[in-house]
Amino acid sequence: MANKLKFGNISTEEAIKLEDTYGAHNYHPLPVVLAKGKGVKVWDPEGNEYYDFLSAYSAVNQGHCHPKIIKALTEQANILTLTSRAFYNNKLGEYEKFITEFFGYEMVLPMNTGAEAVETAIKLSRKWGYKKKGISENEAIIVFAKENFHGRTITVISASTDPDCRKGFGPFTPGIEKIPYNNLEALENILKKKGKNIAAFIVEPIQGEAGVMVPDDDYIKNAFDICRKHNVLFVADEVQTGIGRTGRILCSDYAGIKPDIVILGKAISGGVLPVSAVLSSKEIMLTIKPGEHGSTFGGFPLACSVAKAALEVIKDETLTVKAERLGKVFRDEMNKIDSPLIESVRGKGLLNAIIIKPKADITAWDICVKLKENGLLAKPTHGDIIRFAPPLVITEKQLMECISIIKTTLSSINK
Ligand code: IF1
Repeated sequence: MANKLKFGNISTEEAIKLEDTYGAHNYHPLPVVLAKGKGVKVWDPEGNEYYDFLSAYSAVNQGHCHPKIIKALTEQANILTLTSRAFYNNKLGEYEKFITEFFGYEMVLPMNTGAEAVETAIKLSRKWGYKKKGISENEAIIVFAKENFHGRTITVISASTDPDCRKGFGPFTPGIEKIPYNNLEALENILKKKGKNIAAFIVEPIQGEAGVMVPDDDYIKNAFDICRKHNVLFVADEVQTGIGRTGRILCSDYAGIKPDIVILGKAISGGVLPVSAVLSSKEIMLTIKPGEHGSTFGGFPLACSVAKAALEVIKDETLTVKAERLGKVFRDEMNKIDSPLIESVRGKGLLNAIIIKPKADITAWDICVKLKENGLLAKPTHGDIIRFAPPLVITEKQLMECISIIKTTLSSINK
């Protein structure tokens, strides 16, 4: 007998069948269907409860359906949602002032998805390269770190070194160079060799998709200094590491630097709407003139209201400090687990991962399926790594409960 439905009118089985029949197969989701979310918890249609340890890849830092953000959404939705930038509106300027002061930058260019913001940063860097650095037209180069993840558009995957992201999608955008991550010599060498034509170095302060690769403590600071020396823009992709996730409002803050350009997305809206942003100085931002870049929904009134509320939540609830403190608790507890399955634990704040020891019959996927059965949702990345990134609103009590779920699951698998 099919289980009784508690949320919505589509069962787990029906939902999976519908997605499989009518939806592109561009994902391989864990076998769980979500029908409701509140704070750190999500429920399937039958009412089974789970802790969300992915937070939609760090888009739901503020917790699912945060009341303040939902209130901003519903109020603005009844007043004015979209105007396009053909006209001014009464929300955009107020939001632009708020977000530039929030992060300490002079100007912002509002977009929608993270990939669009990365594309915007690429265009902005090239424009600056031609108009301010004096690079010859169409000769600009952008340097990226290998093993990066910056999104799925053609230019962004042109910078990728992941065959799954690239295969079958060529030809690729020219003017892109790739160097090893966390390698200052490689950066110095390419800037010495081609610096004249290099407009920017775009890098994640921690490589999320690559498996929460935390670089050496001095990498970001020294990379910033090397870029300065060669008059190359240092661009931080903080789409996943930003907005309090790593225990600072921006992960770049640990390096004590202010990137020339910061790319934000995901948790800017608390996972309520696609909102992204590019922050920079007037000198760089004003190289783009009216009509040279934009998007229908970029900076729309509904997004401005939602994003302002979502960022206020980060500050009002001191979620950044919490992420740093609870992240340390999490890693300490993970390191205490005596399991032959765990090779290592790494992360910063509440962006963490465990690396699973290769074992014939156990994969990170198998462990995530078992975790789901025990009430915790996490997703493997690159085969043997499990990323753990709960909403930053998690309490210490809830975190300890989740740690015990992870411990129990690992020991039950290893029997
Ligand atoms: C998917 C990964 C994470 C990002 C960074 C830009 C973007 C992302 C550092 C683009 C997006 C998302 C994309 C989503 C899954 C998720 C992801 F597994 F794909 F790599 F988080 F690690 N910069 N990451 O992490 O932002 O256009 O998606 O809004 O594509 O499967 P977006």
